Amino acid sequence: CVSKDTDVLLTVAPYACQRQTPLTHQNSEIIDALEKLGKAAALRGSEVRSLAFTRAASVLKSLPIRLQSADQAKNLPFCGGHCQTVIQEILEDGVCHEVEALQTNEQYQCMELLTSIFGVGVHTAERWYKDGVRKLSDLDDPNIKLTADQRAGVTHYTDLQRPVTREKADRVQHLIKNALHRFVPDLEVTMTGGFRRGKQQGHDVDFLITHPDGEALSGLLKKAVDWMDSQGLLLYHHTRVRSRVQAHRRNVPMDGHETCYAIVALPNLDTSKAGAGVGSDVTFPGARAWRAVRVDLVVTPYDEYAFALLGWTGSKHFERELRRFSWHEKNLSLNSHGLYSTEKQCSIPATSEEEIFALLGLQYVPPQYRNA
Ligand code: 8DG
Ligand code: MN
Ligand code: MN
Repeated sequence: CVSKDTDVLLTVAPYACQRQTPLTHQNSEIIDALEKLGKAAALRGSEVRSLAFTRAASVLKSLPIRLQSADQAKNLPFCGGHCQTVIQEILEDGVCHEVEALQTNEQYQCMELLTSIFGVGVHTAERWYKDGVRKLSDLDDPNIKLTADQRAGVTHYTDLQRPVTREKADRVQHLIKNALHRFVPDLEVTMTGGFRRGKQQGHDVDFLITHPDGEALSGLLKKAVDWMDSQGLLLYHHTRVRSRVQAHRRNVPMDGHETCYAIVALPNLDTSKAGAGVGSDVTFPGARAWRAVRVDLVVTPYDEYAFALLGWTGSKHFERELRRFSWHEKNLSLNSHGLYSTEKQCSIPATSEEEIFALLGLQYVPPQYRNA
């Protein structure tokens, strides 16, 4: 029997940007199942179904209590219908049959493998699957054309699959700052993405780069990347130049910031011998002195910095919800460049994340509560 008190607790605001979503939560088994089903739907090309599962999972992430029954969740946003069956099965049997079935679904397993390669999206994976690709070594077939991103993704697959720890992210930060500060000593470099939200590990390390003087930013990324390359610190890089996009068209998740998608060779700390320091090349034969780590570097003009910081801190679902809220509830278009009023046809400036939340009429959500 559910007490009235519990009923009161179980209200969750409909948009993820209206609520606090911590890193750890109370209903992990259910959330994992919903997220797997969401991923499976996305891999089948059903974006709408995928989003429905993602939204339900996200709602449960901000729930402060452990669910006792599916019924308890039925009035929560996005938690009715199909989601009820998933919750009920997990609570009663400990497993969800639909999720179990994915384990033996060849197409799902293969699509998951292929899309986990850097540079490979659902469409490419689907095409390869239709062409008979089932495992990584099948990509050695000369008839299959890989982009430079994908080639690097396959080459460094094993390293890139291993989570990047906080400690490694800090060392990557040191390396990146060292390269950038050679050219502009007072450059502002901020770690964004999952690590800014308090995650202890991630699939890459994201950085945002800015300076009040726009001239200081001009040509900087290329210089720093070339220098790192000359030092043997880069295994791969692909720089997208800044484009003045129609930044305020709706439903355009990509922005036009100058961005470098890189794979860094992070030197190993030699722990095999007591006393051996960084850079010691006394290692046993065959051992590699580095590990591949994916890094995103984004350069933003100073007046867009707050928007870029908000946009690159994530989570992806939190960002999607912020944009949906802005558009549907405030008639404003938000992206990583700015906030735009289509009605008044003007940009609304802001110099901090707090200010952007305030402009949207939202309570400020600190990064560690944006894990939607
Ligand atoms: P992880 O790496 O720890 O696994 O998670 P994450 O840090 O949250 O994910 P991410 O894939 O590195 O993305 C970080 C944020 O950056 C996320 O909110 C989405 C955002 N982002 C991209 N690509 C682009 C882009 O091209 N433009 C903009 N504005 N944002 C982007 O990943
Ligand atoms: Mn990241
Ligand atoms: Mn990233």
